[in-house]
Amino acid sequence: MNETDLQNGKGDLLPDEGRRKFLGTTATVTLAGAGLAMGLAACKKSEQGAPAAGTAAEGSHAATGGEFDVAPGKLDSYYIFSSGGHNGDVRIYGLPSGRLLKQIPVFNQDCMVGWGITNESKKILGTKPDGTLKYTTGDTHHVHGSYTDGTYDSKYLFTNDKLNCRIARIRMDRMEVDAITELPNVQGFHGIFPDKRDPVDEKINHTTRVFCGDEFHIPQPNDGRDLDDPKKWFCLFTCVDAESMEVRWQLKVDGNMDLIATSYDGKLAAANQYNTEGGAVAADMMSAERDACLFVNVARVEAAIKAGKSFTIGDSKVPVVDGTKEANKDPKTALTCYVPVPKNPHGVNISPDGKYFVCSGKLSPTATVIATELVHKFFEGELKDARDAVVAEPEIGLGPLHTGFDGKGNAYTTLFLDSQIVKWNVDKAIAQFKGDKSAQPVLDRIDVHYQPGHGYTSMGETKEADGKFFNSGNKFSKDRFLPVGPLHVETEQLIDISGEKMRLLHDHTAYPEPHDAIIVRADIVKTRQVSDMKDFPNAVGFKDAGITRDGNKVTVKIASQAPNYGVDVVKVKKGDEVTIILTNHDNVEDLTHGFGIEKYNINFIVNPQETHSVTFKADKVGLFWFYCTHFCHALHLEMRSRFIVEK
Ligand code: K7E
Ligand code: CUA
Ligand code: CA
Repeated sequence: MNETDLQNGKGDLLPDEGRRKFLGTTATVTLAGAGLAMGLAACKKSEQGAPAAGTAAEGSHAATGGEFDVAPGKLDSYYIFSSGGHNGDVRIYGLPSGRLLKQIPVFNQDCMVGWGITNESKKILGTKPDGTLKYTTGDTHHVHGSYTDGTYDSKYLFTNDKLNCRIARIRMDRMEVDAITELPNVQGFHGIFPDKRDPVDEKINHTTRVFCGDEFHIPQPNDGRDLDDPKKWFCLFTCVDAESMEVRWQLKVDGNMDLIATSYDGKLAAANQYNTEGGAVAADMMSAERDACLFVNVARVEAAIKAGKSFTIGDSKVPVVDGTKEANKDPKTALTCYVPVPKNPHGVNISPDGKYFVCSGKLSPTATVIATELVHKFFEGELKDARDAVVAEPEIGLGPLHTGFDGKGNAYTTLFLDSQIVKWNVDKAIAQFKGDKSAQPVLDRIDVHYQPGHGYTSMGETKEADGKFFNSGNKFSKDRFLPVGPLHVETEQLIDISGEKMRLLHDHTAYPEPHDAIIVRADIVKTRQVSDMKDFPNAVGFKDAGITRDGNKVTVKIASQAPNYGVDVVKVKKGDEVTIILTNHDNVEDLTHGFGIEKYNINFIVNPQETHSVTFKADKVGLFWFYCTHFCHALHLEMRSRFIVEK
C-alpha cells in the first residue's frame, strides 16, 4: 500500500499495524509543519500499560445495532448543543439518533429565518453607521449552558466567536440568540465557560458570570504601537455578566489562554495555556517543556477592582487588573495561580464531583490531574509550589485533547494522533502518581474515525453526569460517508460508555466544522412552541394594520393569518425608505409564515405570534410580488401580494 492509497482513506482495510501507519502519515502530513512529530518522540507506546486496543476498526467494540435506534415517532432522550465552527452557528442534535434538529444562526447570516436581515437580528448582531452589519462572519467553538445548583437550568446557552471576539447568548425557550457582546482588547477569544455559583455570595447558586479566554497576544492597546515587540504584547482574561451581557472586568495574564473550565464552588476559573513562552511563531510556542494551567481567584479579582487597583486600556472603560506572576508573588493575596503542566496542553475539564481539573497534554502523551482543593490551599499560602497541586499525570496516548467524565470516577480523553478514545480511572492515576506500581489507570481504548477533537459525555459537565453516552467529534471523516467533493462532512461517533468496555453505536454527520458540544437530558430542556405576542413590542394588531407615510419614510404594518397577509397591494415611490412590520397571528404550533420580496434580497420568517421587521430602500421601479416562503397552508402558494414601486 503506497502513501497515496493511505491518503485515499483505505485505512479501515488495513490490519492494525497499517492503520497506525495510516494515521501516523496523516498526522505527520497535517502537523509536520508545526514540528509535532518531534515533540511526540518521547512517548513510549509499549509502556502505556493499556489493554490491547480494539484492533479491527469496529468489531468487538461495536454494538450489534438496533438497540439505540429511535423508532419513527419516538423522541430522543438527549439534546446535543454543538458549535458550528467557522460556519458561525450553533446546532441542535437529538441523541441517540444523531438527527439534526435545528441550526441556530448566531454570528452568521441565515436567509431561512432572516438572521442578519430583520431589523431585530441586525440590532443584536451590531451595525455600522450605514446600517449594514459590522461583521458577517464568525467562528463558534464552545457552547455551554447556564447552571443552577450544579446542573443545567435550561435558561441560556453561551457561545464564543473566535474570529471577531464576540460572546453570544441563546435563550433556550426559543433557541434564538438574544444578545451579542464584543470583547475589548482581545484576539482569538477561544475558551468560554459560565460560572456555576457566585464566588462572593454563596447563596447565589446559579450562573451569574461567563469567563472568556484569550488566545492571541496583541499590543495593548492595539493602535499601531509595539508591532515588532512581542515581549510587550499580552492577553486578557474576561468576565462577562450573564444577565446584562456587559463586560464586567478583565485580567492581564502571563502567557495565553485556550479552553476554560469553572469550579462547582464558583470560586475558580481555569484556563490551559500553551504559549507561556509568548512566542509569535510556532517553534517558539513549543520551546518550553512545560506550559501551565492558569487558575483565577475570582473573588480576589473583584475585591481588587473594588479597592481601585484597576486600570483601563485604550478606549475601553472596562476595569483591568494585573494577574501576572510578577504582580502576584504572595500566594495569600495572589489573583492567579499558574500550575505547570507538560508541553502545549489543550483542553481543561472538571470532574462532575468538582474535585479535579484535567488538562490534556496535546504534545505530551499525558493528562494532568490538578486537585481543586490544592489550588485553594495554594491561595491560602499552604502549598510550597503551584506544581504541588498536581495529583496525577498518567500516560494515556498520543495527542490527548479533551476529556469527558462518566460520574463514576472515569475519564474519557480524545487522542487526536492515535484516533482513539481512551478510558482511564482518576483514582488509579492518582495511586500510580503516588508510587503504586501495580495501578493501571488506562482501562479501555476504542478506535474512532478519525482524529477526534472534542469528546463529551451525557450530562458530563454537571453534577448529574450519568455515564451513558460519549460523543466523539472527529476532525477527519475520509472514507466514512459517500464522497461529496473535496470538502468532507465531519463524522461524529456515539459511544456507549455504560459498561466496562466502550461500544461504538453509530456515526452521524456534522456539517463542518463543529468543535465542542454538551449533551443535555431531554427532560431538562423547556422550550415554548408558540411565542407570546407581548414579547414583541412592535406587534401589529388587525386594527393597526395598514400603510402610513412620514415624508419619504413608509411604514407597512401587516397582520397575517394563514393563508393571507391581509393586504393585497403596497404602493410606494422610488427612493422611499420602506419598513415592513409583519406579525403572524396564527396561534397554531408549527404554523410559520415566510416573507420574501422578489428582487429585493429580503427573506425572513415569523413563527406563530411573532413579529419581525425589515427596512430597505425602494430603489427599483415596477411590480414585485412578495410571497410566503414557508409552506403553511393548502393555499400557501396563493399567499402573495403586490409591492408596487412607482416612478
Ligand atoms: Cu475547543 Cu477545537 Cu476550539 Cu479543541 S478547540 S478540538
Ligand atoms: Cu404562509 Cu406559506
Ligand atoms: Ca508552549
